[in-house]
Amino acid sequence: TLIKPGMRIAVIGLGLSGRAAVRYLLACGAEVIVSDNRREPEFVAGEGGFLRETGVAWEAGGHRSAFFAGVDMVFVSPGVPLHLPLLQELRGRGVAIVGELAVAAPVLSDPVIAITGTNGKTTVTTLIGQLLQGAGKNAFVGGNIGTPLFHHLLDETGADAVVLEVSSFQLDTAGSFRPDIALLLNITPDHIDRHGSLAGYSRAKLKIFANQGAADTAIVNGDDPLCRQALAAIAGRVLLFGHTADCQARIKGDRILLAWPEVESYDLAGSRLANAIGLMNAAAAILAARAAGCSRDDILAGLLAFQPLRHRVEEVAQIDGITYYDDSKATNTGAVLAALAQVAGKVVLIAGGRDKGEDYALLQEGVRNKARRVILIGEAADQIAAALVGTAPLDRAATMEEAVGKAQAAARPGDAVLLSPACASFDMFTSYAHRGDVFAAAVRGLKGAAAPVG
Ligand code: UMA
Repeated sequence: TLIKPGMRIAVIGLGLSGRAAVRYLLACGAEVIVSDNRREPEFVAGEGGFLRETGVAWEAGGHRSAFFAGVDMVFVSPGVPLHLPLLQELRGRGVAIVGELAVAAPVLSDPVIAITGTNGKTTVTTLIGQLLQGAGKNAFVGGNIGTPLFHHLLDETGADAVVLEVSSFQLDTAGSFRPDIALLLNITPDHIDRHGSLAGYSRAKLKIFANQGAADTAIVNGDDPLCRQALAAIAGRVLLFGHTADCQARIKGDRILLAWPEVESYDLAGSRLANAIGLMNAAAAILAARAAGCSRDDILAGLLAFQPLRHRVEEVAQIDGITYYDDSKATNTGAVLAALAQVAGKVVLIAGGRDKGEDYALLQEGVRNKARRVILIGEAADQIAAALVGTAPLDRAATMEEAVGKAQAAARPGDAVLLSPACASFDMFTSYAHRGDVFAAAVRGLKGAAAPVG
């Protein structure tokens, strides 16, 4: 194990990951200190309150070099940028900088399925978890999806298999993390503000395969050229999903044809996965569940029962022949393009929010082909407008309610109104979920509301 009793370890960031790290590191006998750049009353009055009982020393409102004197190791939360001058200084002093996956790697004894990619991670993670559970396995489902892996290490779940959504941030500090089954769903630009470039982001994603050996399995999107570039560097068995002839899970209409480990067919017609994105997600999940030893019948039953997750092209209402979709989870251009391709009819698109370094020009073709109008909100509105000039009529709104009202006025029967922002939510909302809820409430408040769904 990386963590030895008596080690002095600084935890940076006291969010979900940091709080779980403090508990785990204390349980390992480490001496823990905590540093968070939030103002003190915010983090120690609320969720950080347990620090008072643990006797853990902490600093708030920034990360000061002196506070880190004598530390043997630094645990960084995923949201902490690794290029902070403090971290560079500590690295220079030989202090190890680790994240959750690096700490967990040496002590993870249960089989691990790890899922990364720009979009679809949470859906595929949930889906694989359900398939394993449906096949009678006791799977811990966590990671970037919301429950830190430390909860499993603290043995709070009793699970004997681990299904983990892993983000590029987590992979950047993953140490010797080696999943038995690793999935790479797709790579399109995201988090460029943090990784510097698409190449840097792509490098982080590929770390999911870095420590795999010949006995491990890599499940990769065969349709995605950037994912295919990774294949040469993969040491384990490679299984592809997609539409090309060399895919072990190949999509044909609403069916998925499996060529490994046996020849099998999964007919998903009529299920909630019978759409362009759903079938790709299902194909990836079938390979993972099959590699983990689930039977075809259990897998098919699980796929047919699957219900889509909230805020992912989620149908909110149909009003006067117009369908309203909440795709608030779409915080990058790739997700927006996927949503545009998925919904039927012309689209009035509501987009914008806090910029993460996206190249909005990537939306041009999708918007030109599908959008009747684009209504822009939030801080990035000007930047997106500049990138979309000449593709579709552009409009602005100051609030979500105003955006929804303008969208209704612009849409015609048979159209879709789609909230799919391509941006983070934090300029106007507390989270993407909050943004989606405000959108749905505004839709339900529209005059003429005839047949709300759900
Ligand atoms: N903080 C600092 N210094 C910094 C930056 C942040 O002290 O320089 C502090 C903040 O004040 C705050 C804490 O760190 O108190 C927040 O830490 P965090 O941003 O790492 O967030 P956590 O609450 O630990 O949640 C993280 C993931 N967040 C991020 O990666 C940004 C969650 O993914 C994940 O569910 C959780 O760990 C459990 O594993 C969220 C996410 O947005 C959903 N992920 C990104 C995505 O999906 O695109 C990667």
